[in-house]
Amino acid sequence: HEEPTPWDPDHLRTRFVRALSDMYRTEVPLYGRLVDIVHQVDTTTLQSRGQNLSDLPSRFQLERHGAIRLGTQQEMRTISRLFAIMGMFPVGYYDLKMAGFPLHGTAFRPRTEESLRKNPFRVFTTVLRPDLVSSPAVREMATCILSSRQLFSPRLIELINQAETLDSANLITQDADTLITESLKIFKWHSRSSVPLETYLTLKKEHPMVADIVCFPSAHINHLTPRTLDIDAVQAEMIAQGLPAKESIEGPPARKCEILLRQTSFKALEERVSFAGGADHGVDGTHTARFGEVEQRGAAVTRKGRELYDVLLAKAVRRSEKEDKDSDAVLKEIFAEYPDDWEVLRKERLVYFRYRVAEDKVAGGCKFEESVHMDRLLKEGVVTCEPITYEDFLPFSAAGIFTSNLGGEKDGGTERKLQKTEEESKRSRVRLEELLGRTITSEIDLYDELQSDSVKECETLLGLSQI
Ligand code: OOG
Ligand code: NI
Repeated sequence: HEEPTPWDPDHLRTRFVRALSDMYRTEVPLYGRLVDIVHQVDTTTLQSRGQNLSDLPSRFQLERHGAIRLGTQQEMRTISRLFAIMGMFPVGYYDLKMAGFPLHGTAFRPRTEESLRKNPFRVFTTVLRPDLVSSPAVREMATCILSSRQLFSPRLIELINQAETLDSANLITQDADTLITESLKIFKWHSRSSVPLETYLTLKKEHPMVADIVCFPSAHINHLTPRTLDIDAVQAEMIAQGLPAKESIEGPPARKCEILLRQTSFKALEERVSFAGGADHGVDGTHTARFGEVEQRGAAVTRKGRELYDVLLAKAVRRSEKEDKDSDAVLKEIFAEYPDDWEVLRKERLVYFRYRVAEDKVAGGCKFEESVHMDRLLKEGVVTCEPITYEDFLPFSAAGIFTSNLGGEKDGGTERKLQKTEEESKRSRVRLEELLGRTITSEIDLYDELQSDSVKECETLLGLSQI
């Protein structure tokens, strides 16, 4: 095993998430309790399979994602430069307008199979869209306050410049340490608002997200999310231990063949904040933004698989609204239509798979005619396959998470508004790319590529021209 160099992006990302996790646990003790619950549930789950938590690689216990909300183009550009140094790049476009939020965003995440294997940590990053702030006075107020905010320390900017221009051999360990400590400052919570209470309330009235983004000196991380092996058990345990859990788990229902992403959270805490006041007197108030979440990931679905998911989800939402029935039960019932068998999911091309030549067949010099079908190779055990993990987010689930964490609003009330026209979404996606100064990779393209590369790899190893 080769020692990673201090500026190796995957290594930096791992150091970063460790540091972030430590900081957040100190800041939000309830988050520490959620992590303990996850630990306990996973230990029990593994025991029932005759395994131990210590049998799993240590990265298993690293958080899988976090989220921040930014205010300006300048902030978005700089964060994308910083995340690139940690091996995270914009993948997927999320238009939160359809859920009534004046925001859109992307997930900064590793893109290669190897980086994902080392540490898949990603940051769901949104940015305010002033054009969606309806009151011109509030828009002006927000823009003005944000224009003087400095999220990034001068030292951090210096290090980002260095990392981008110097050969990694000329970058020193000590500077990598500083990069981590200076980065943490961006995500740290400040219980001191940069604006007077009155300004805060005006912005909050426009939209609670606008106040959350504009009124603080940092882009506080609003949640971190470990993974779990049994999200239903975590949800039950949160409720049993009296944590303020969300009413229901977002995403598909529990299935034999897990697809996409299921997630739940405890609701954001109401925290004391001192607002700017006359002279050096602060005025006390509160703000609700930070919470803890947990996720369980399943397989990445194809376009066809995603369409079926969206149709069924919309159907389930409509049905449970109309019949006022338990939404979990309705979801389960409606999703009975979604095949729940890996071979069926593969044959119907609903899920992406990663193909591999079976180990004992690699050097075996199998003799095949020019073109054999993948199905036959699988059946004969020459090739194996496994579903590709979904590494992205679900906009409707994100909207549900957002809504349950605004404070004061009722959970589950997310209006699942119909998607705006595709044209409009395309245009705002292009605008976000312009803002980032880089293109946003399509997540579907990545899965597609991973699958077809794995097929090509099999072809080469088996000396076949076409499977
Ligand atoms: C981000 C919510 C999105 C998820 O898991 O879907 C998200 C936010 O509240 O800023 O993290
Ligand atoms: Ni999240």
